[in-house]
Formats: sequence, C-alpha cells, structure tokens
Amino acid sequence: SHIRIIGVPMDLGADRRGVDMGPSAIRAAGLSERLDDLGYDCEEASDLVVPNPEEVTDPEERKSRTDLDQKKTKYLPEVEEVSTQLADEAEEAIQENEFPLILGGDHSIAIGSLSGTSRAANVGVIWFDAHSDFNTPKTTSSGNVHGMPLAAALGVGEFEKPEYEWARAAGIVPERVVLVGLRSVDDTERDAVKQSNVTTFTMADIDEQGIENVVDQALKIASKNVDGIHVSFDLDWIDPTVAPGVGTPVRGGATFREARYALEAVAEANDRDSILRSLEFVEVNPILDRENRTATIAVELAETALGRKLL
Ligand code: DIR
Ligand code: MN
Ligand code: MN
Ligand code: MN
Repeated sequence: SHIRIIGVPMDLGADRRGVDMGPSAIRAAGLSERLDDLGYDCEEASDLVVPNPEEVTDPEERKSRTDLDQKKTKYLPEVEEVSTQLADEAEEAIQENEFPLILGGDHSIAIGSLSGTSRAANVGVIWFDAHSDFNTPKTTSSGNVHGMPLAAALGVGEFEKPEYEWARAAGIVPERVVLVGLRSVDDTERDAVKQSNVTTFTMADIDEQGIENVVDQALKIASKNVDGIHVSFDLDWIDPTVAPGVGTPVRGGATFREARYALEAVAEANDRDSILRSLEFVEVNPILDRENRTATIAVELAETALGRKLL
C-alpha cells in the first residue's frame, strides 16, 4: 500500500529555530528506505511551503485582522496558510487511498492534519505529548501556536469564533480525544483541559497503571464508534535524555521502551481493526540534537506504528 510522506517545515509556531529542519532530519534518518523495506510504496510529496520568519513582516503589524486576541499570537495568518495547504494534502491522500505520514515542524501543523484527516474520515485522536496543547489566543503566555492545536481543533474558547473556522476539525469530538504522557500543563490552559471531555493520562498515570493499560484504554476510547484514529506524536513525550532534539524539553518523560510499546500497541490494533488513518511526528529539532538521535527515534517509531515486527 501507499504512504504519502508530507513534510511540513514549520517553525513559526514555536520559539526555537531549527524545528523547520525536522522533515529533512527524519528523511536523513532513513524513513522512506525503512518503510519501503517494510513493503510499502512511499511517495514523497514535496514539502509544503512555509515562509521564513525573516520574510514575514513584523507579525504585530501584519495582522489583517484587528481582533485583540490575535495580536499576541505569533504568525497566525501564516499558520492559517500552511494549515489549509496541509489539510488539503492530507484529505486528498486519504481519498486517494494513500496513508498520510506527516513530518513536522512544530506542533501547530496538527491543526492542518486534524482538519484534513477529519474531512476524509470520522476519526478519534491519540495525542502523545508532554504538553496538553490546549492554549488559545487569549490564554497563551508564549504566543506560540504550537501550544494551541488541540484547543483549535476542538473549538475551545475563542476558537469557537467564526474567524477560526479554518482551525476547527469539525468532525472530531473531545470524547474521542486522548492525551497520553502529560507532565507540563500551563496554569492558563488547565481549566480548559479539565472542562473539556477529552481523556488525559499523565506520566503519573503511566507510572501507576503501566503503559500497556494506558495505551489499551487510549485505543479503546479514541476508536469507539468512529472509522479510525489519527496519532499525533510530539517527540517531547519521550524523556529529553533519550530524545534531546526538541524545542521544549520537560524532564520525567517516557522511556524509549514505553514509546515503542505504545506504537506496537497501535500497530497491533491496526492489524486487527485497520484503524490507523494518519500519523504525524512533530517537534524534531536537529539543531538541538546530538547525532540526529531524535529523528532516528521518530523513524523507528514510524516503522513500529506501521507494522515492523520483531518476530
Ligand atoms: C506551552 C508549550 N504550553 C505553550 N507548549 C508546547 O507555549 O503554550 N507544546 N511545547 O508541545
Ligand atoms: Mn523556516
Ligand atoms: Mn505538542
Ligand atoms: Mn510537547
């Protein structure tokens, strides 16, 4: 079967430069060779075009909109442009029976992945991340859109407003969204996470229940009464001693083995019920890395999710 690899060299949603090199770092770690070797037919779509911060005029001035909320959110019009392109590309891939494998880029790209995937299929979501990504233009203290994609997709807070229609993934409901690996939730986003009907598993839940139980529950919740799931994997879920090439590292993350097991369980569920509709790896920043370790881990996890077996 066909995999469409969609690179999104986006770095406008986060503060650390270099995450735009994530797609090249993951490719350089051998992604398409490894997937071809698994028997897939990999098609490389060309990377989406993302403006460089230097080409974008002062984000404060560039606002075509006058809304106050949007003033402190960085590069929102550019994020909208890229999200719209990505949504079309992901939707088209699924409609053409190809599997979208999306490479970030910072996590703001998930706005496009979720809206495109959810237009082509009725999906739940598993979100592996240290962070809850539930800020909004009003609650954000960083101004970075990579802290907002789940709130955007679910239409939380100001994302309910008509001007954010592009950001909402209409078919995705919070009851089918599961966050796994949380250990950094801003005070400003906590209430929204708790008031929403998403399911959360913190790192402490993983300590107490074990990754096997947590992922099993996540898969059941996300895939209930839908056609399938989208998996969004922020590499900062993994402990930074193991995966150092990320922009916002938080200590106390998943071991390599926990991450690998989680995607083995996804692959197993997919073998059984064919539920995986799209997959993304985000926040790989090779500038902050050593010997491209984090991208190498992303490749190994991609292979695992897509069915590489040990035996
Ligand atoms: C933080 C960081 N909560 C923010 N978010 C990150 O900027 O809103 N998400 N790093 O993955
Ligand atoms: Mn750039
Ligand atoms: Mn994230
Ligand atoms: Mn994160």
